[in-house]
Amino acid sequence: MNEKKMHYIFVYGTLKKGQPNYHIMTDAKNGKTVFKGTGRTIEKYPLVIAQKANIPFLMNVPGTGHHISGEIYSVDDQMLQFLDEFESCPDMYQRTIKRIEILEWGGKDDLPEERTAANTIECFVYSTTSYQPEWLNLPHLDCYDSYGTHGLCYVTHLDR
Ligand code: PCA
Repeated sequence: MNEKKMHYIFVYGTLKKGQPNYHIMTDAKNGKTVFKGTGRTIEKYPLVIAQKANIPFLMNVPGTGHHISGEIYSVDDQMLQFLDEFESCPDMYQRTIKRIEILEWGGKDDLPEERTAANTIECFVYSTTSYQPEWLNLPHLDCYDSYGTHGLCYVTHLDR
């Protein structure tokens, strides 16, 4: 059979399980998604909640902020393209490759060939370089939750 090419993607924001845009990942109309495990960025980044709609942004400023926790998925070309459009990539976010430390992996039989001895894997991540400089002064999170004690619940596209 012709195996479809799959891509690893690390999500840290509204696309995670239990977050407002998770349904995008699981809607088969958008393409194929397989949950692989959990991880954390090797580098530190500032993760902030910004704009009127309380949008999480991982600012592409390595070395500042925290190691960011998130989930690793494997997605097909169709889902990747759908997510690019959904995340307004490349205008709002840019999709780049970042190295992720694997914390938990779905099945032991299924460990990825791409994994290194140090238990890291390269994944696509939506981060941004087109941020406002004052965002750097916002609180830096390490694990995003739209429903967290910060009270800055994400405003979905429909409600903007
Ligand atoms: N969606 C993407 C980037 C930020 C967001 O809300 C994600 O969850 O990784």
